[in-house]
Amino acid sequence: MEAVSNSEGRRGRRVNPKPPTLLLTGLVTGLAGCSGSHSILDPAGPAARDVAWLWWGMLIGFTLVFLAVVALWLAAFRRRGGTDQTAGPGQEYDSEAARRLGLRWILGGGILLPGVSVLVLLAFGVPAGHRLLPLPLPDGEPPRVIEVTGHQWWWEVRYPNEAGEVVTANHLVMPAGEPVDFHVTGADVIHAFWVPRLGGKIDMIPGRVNRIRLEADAPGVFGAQCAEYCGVQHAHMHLHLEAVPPEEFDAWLAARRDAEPAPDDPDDGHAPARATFAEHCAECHRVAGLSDGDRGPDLSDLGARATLGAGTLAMEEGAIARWLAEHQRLKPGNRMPAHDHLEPEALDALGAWLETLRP
Ligand code: HEC
Ligand SMILES: [Cu+2]
Repeated sequence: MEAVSNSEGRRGRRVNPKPPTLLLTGLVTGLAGCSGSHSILDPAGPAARDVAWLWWGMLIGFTLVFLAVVALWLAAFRRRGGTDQTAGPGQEYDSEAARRLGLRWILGGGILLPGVSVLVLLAFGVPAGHRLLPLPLPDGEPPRVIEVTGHQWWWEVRYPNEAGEVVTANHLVMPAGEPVDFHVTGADVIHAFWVPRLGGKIDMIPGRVNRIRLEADAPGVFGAQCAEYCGVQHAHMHLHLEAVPPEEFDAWLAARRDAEPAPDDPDDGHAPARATFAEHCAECHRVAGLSDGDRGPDLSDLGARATLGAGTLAMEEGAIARWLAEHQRLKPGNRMPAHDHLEPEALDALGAWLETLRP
């Protein structure tokens, strides 16, 4: 019957979703959180595993508490109708026994049960939190450090190193199978660094450096997302995080550290694009060897990114030119001014040149 009336209703103008539809939608949406690149229930590292266990423990524990409360509530209803009611509102208790029973419920349900629940939670929660702390490791070797700064609405990623710092944006590569310390801060407002499958999250606060230790069990691509509302484009603040074998990580880092500055060859066909860049873009963007702007993402290795605009566009042929022409429509309000005054050909040429920037 329900299904029939539903399909009848769908033909009308306005349909209020029926409770089963709502329930199903809620269930499906909820289940969608159980796997995928942003699921805390699909842990891929030791810290995240602790968090997932804690989550399941809390779900089971509190489901039991909920069922117990409902059972007591139903029992209370049944008693009210019965004859063994001992005291109504404003009445004295009939007997000493009933008074003692009441006291036992208050002590047990009001003090003992919550006390034990909180102790159990602490027993699991404190070690889980401890694992995220950047404490000295038993073997003494300090973990690698990656610095991440949240901007409205993009991520700056730095790899400090004696041999020279490497800077990139919106794309984080880390070694798998070993702990990594993330030192995070905010450039403008408070953001939060969250890699659901690895653990976390932690606030990125301007003027302060917070530290969190994360580890990926195995190579893979993990989604990271700003987890503190930071303005209109907060939802388009995605970080592509890739864990690779340590040797591959070292090679990745070395390729960027030792990369030749962007060629400035007048005959390579990109000279007009470089001139446009120097005039319209260099004040905000760095391209190693050409410019030092720091109000927007470093573009020195732009061609090697997986996405553009912090996850707004997938990187594919022509994507950079599309970003340059449409970014204020794709990511309205973002901090890069529209360049509608430039000819489409100039933007295409810029895109074609920027695509060649890869270590
Ligand atoms: C006033 C500073 C400013 C100017 C000028 C500017 N940009 Fe940007 N640009 C930004 C900011 C800020 C972002 C980050 C936007 C976001 O994702 O929220 C950005 C993002 C980008 C991105 C995407 C990078 C990534 O990793 O996703 C590209 C490509 C880019 N700019 C190229 C250019 C080019 C080419 C020009 C010149 C035509 C230019 N920008 C001019 C500030 C600027
Ligand atoms: Cu945010």
